[in-house]
Amino acid sequence: MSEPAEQRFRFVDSHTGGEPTRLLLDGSALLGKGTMAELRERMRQHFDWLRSAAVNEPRASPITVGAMLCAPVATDAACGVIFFNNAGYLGMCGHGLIGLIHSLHWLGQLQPGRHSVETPVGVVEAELETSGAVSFRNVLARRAMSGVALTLPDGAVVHGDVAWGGNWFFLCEDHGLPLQRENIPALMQRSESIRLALQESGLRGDDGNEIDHIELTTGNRNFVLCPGYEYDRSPCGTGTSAKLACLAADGKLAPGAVWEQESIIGSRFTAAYQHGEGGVLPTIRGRASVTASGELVLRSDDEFRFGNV
Ligand code: PYC
Repeated sequence: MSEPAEQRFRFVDSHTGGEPTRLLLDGSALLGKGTMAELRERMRQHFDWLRSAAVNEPRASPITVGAMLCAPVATDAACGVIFFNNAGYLGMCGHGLIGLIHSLHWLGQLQPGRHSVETPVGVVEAELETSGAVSFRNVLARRAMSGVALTLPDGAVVHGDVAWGGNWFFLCEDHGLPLQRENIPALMQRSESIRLALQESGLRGDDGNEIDHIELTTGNRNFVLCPGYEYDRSPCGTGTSAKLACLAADGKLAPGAVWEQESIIGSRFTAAYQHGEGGVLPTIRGRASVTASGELVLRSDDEFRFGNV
């Protein structure tokens, strides 16, 4: 089929703790029907241009996380969603989930209360409070490996845990850098060298997938490097879930106790967990704000309509 001269896709932009989410209201019709895992695969194989167009330059900043709004499979679910970024597709995205619920409320499509959201990695139960805050009970989070030693390209050795929180994380405490904003360039480099060392070692999550998020931690503060070499401005909902799984496995946080997670720019989520089958069920709470809404316009005579990548 030939490309139309112009295509338009409505969107709502928000940020959660400083991390942007671009919610695409149109586009899922291209994907047809199916589970979110099936639709994500269809998007990856046949419509990856829309991912790139939505979150890359010149239309967006590559730190943007995209969220494709989809029809759910279950009739009692509020919606389905596929999260993606400048490099590819995510399993779940905590800041993005908070942005999604907030944006749907802003559009008048969701009212305060509980709402089930289908994602490629499972159903997430969100709650929109009358205060505007959003909490969600994430998919099961679990620690798969602990105390893994990694030799970095410069010869330094670091240790960390491998945990699932909706994406795979390597959580490292002995990274050797103060988690301060002015250190972001060094934190990016250290995290990237950990990611490369993980690749080199062949270590993967226990489902065979790449450990593609690196979480450097000190106490309640974190720095998270996402695939695509961009760092999370928010405290990272899936990273916080992975952290809770590790704290629970080490007996350092009791079920129901509140954990406050702070990002590298000082934004905060509160979190707690309950025990689940083989892991923990994290609940994460935060706030989002709408920043823009409009239409993406893709014109066939624009050589960079699919992103400058
Ligand atoms: O909040 O889970 C999250 C997230 C993942 C990547 C960026 N943010």
